[in-house]
Amino acid sequence: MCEECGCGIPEESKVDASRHTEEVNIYKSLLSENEKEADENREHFFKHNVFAINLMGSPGAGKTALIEAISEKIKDNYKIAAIEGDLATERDALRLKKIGIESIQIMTGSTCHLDAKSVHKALHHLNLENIDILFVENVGNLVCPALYDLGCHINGVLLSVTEGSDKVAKYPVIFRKSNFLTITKTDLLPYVDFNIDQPKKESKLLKGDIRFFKLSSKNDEGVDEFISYILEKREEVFK
Ligand SMILES: Nc1nc2c(ncn2[C@@H]2O[C@H](COP(=O)(O)OP(=O)(O)OP(=O)(O)O)[C@@H](O)[C@H]2O)c(=O)[nH]1
Ligand SMILES: [Mg+2]
Ligand SMILES: [Zn+2]
Ligand SMILES: [Zn+2]
Repeated sequence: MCEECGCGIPEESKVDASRHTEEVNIYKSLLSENEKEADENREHFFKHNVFAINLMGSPGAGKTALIEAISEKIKDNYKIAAIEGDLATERDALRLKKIGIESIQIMTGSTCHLDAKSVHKALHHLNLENIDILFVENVGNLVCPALYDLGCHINGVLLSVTEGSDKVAKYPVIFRKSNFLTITKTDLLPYVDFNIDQPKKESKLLKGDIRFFKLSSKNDEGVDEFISYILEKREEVFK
């Protein structure tokens, strides 16, 4: 995992108080540097009327599949683009290009999250004038992406039914930072033990106003409702 985000602070420095303090200070200054870059991104989005959504969630939660499903439904009416974050490969960006969605891949190497600077760089490779809705698919991870503001208008987590219904209380930080929690792969509910009320209840306890959705990108259940939410939020921002 990365040292940048703090998850790499070695055990011995937690014992050596002075070294730990130094590492925490470096970490704090990285976050404040990130905040400045996030502001730059906000300016770009505002200037070009781009509505940006930060999609977070574990590897395989269904982030790219949901972008594909949404794009197929609304790409004739809205100009959609995506910034894709992964450690390696351009697979996700290629998946989206295949269905005609402008997309750019950020390969983070060994870093387990996107930060505002890498997103900013990617923004300069996109034709922002030609984008209504921008998906920023974060690196698959339920921990570190929560710590980095990317400047997006809304942030949300996808949690697939195969991951287990106990995850919200176990990984609270990311849910506290999110505007929405979307349960994915509901077509698989008959085959797994997943109590859908549990993440709903636990996420509301962490963040009273979090919006809760359930959907399947495979059989289309709930996708329209989620799209309506995105479009509503976009209207609120650019009214
Ligand atoms: N049954 C079912 N499978 C799904 C659904 N959504 C995604 N999948 C499958 O789950 C796997 C992972 O989906 P992705 O969309 O690649 O997941 P991701 O979150 O983008 O994964 P990373 O980019 O690696 O973090 C793929 O095999 C998808 O076909 C769904 O709604 N139902
Ligand atoms: Mg993906
Ligand atoms: Zn990390
Ligand atoms: Zn710029």
